This record gives sequence, C-alpha cells and structure tokens, in this order.
Amino acid sequence: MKLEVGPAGDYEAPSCFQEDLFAVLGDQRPDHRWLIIGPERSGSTFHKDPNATSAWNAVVRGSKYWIMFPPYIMPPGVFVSDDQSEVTSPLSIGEWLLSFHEEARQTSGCLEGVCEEGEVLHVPSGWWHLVVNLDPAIAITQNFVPRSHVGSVVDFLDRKRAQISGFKDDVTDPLELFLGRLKEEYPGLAVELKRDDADKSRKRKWEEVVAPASVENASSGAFSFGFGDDLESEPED
Ligand SMILES: O=C(O)CCC(=O)C(=O)O
Ligand SMILES: [Fe+2]
Repeated sequence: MKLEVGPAGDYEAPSCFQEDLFAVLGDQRPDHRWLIIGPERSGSTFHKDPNATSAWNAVVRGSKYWIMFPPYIMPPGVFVSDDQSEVTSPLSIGEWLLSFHEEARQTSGCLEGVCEEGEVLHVPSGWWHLVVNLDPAIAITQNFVPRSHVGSVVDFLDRKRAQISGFKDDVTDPLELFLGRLKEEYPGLAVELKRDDADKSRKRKWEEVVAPASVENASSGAFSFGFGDDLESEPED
C-alpha cells in the first residue's frame, strides 16, 4: 500500500486506516503521530504501541526491517513484569539480532519483512514489534483505534491506568472521557461496549463461584468471549 502525499507535502492516512475512534477526543486525544528519522542500523527495540492503539507506519525514504509477534507470544529475549508495565529487552537491537534472531524466526507466530520507500505497514493493537532502519530512513507513523479494537482500548484504559500514556495533564480520567464521547458520537457502540463489560463481570463471578479450573482456561486464551478482538486482548486478572 502507498502513502498518498499531496503537492504541498502533506498526507492523508491510507483509506483503510481512516476509521479512528480516538478522533472523538479531538485535541484531548493522546499523542498519535510522529516523524521518525534515523540512520542505518538505528530503530526501535521490542514494544507494544501505547494505550492498546493500532498503528500504521509509512516509509518515506530508506527501508525498514520489521519483526513482529502476536500479543500473547513473547519474543525470545524480551521479558515483561506481571502487569506488563515494564518491558525489559536487556540487549541493544544489534545484540538481540545476534543472540535471538534465529530462535525468533523459528517461533510460531513470528512475522518479518522489509518495507521499502512508499510502503505502509499495519501494526495491529497489542502486537510486539522491533524495527531496524536498513538505510538512513524517514517514516511517518500514526496511532489509531479501529472499531475492531475499541474493546481492547477501553479495557486498557480501565485496567492499566498506570500505563496510560500520551494524554495531556488536564485529562484526568481518559476512560471516562472516551466512554462519554463514544456515547455521544456512537451511541450504539457504547451500548455494545457496556453489554460486553457486563458479560465479562457476570462471567468472572460465575468462574469465581463454580469453575476455578476454567479461570485457568481463560488466562491461557483457550476460550474467549466478547468483543471480537478478545483473542488479542488481555486475559482477565
Ligand atoms: O522505528 C520505527 O519506524 C518504528 C516506530 C514504532 O514502532 C513506534 O513509533 O511505535
Ligand atoms: Fe511501535
């Protein structure tokens, strides 16, 4: 896919990434777009993007190597604290590649590839990624919230408050703000989210009372419920 750059050098998000429910926050939305410029061999160590957002990344100059893992497959050589608030990748990008690249490529779920000038990559909500500039590179990246992942974002704002990032200081309760705005602009969706939430808490109570073993199933992702992206969202605490 190509990034459309206009005559004045401005750009539009590729059409398939234009649905962005954080747009309801207007100028209260968290930071969401960056120009990334780096020399050959620079890049980003393994991370997930903030607030369970998805991202697109368009290479304007140069090329980038990407290696990615789905939300519940830990890349080898990367460790997180129990609440996922601290990501420890004890090695530089180069050392990680020398020590773990081959193992990572054999790990199920691993995806890798190179984006050349003019190409755009999608990083779905919750996916781990490491990126290396193969040449001096310039890229534009933007975080967004498609409808298919709004459940994960609401869940993150609700249950990972200490890890929320990018909002201005005057936004004291991002969850309440987001749900309030969704209710105004997407009333049907807000009702769906609410119903989904009620389902989850009913299920939690049911598990606590009658089926301790199934809690383990839920944590391992053996079955799922809810909003459509649950397989990729956080297990119940
Ligand atoms: O180095 C890059 O282009 C990747 C950047 C990235 O993953 C991010 O900004 O979250
Ligand atoms: Fe990222």
